[in-house]
Amino acid sequence: MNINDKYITILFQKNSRSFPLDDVKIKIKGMMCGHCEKTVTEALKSVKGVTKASSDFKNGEAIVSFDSSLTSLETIKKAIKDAGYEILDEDEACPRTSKTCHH
Ligand SMILES: [Cu+2]
Repeated sequence: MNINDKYITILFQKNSRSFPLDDVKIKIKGMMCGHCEKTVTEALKSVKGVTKASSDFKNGEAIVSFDSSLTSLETIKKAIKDAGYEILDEDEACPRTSKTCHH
């Protein structure tokens, strides 16, 4: 599944109100390699209520599906921070030089 397929899924789910899952794309600062991707993905999947999570260090973002009755975007963002990464606000540019890589 490529990234465009995921966006189509997100749009579909956003439009179907009866669907309990929420999908978000989160900009993350500090992911430098595949190991970082795995760390972030595992951190996201460990959050109760998260049903699907993937991250992409090249784009500096994670895509998360979650049940909004079980968890919240704030909890998900906290899990990313606890894993050692920072959340970028929507209007912040993705940094190309990061010093937060863990190895
Ligand atoms: Cu890394």
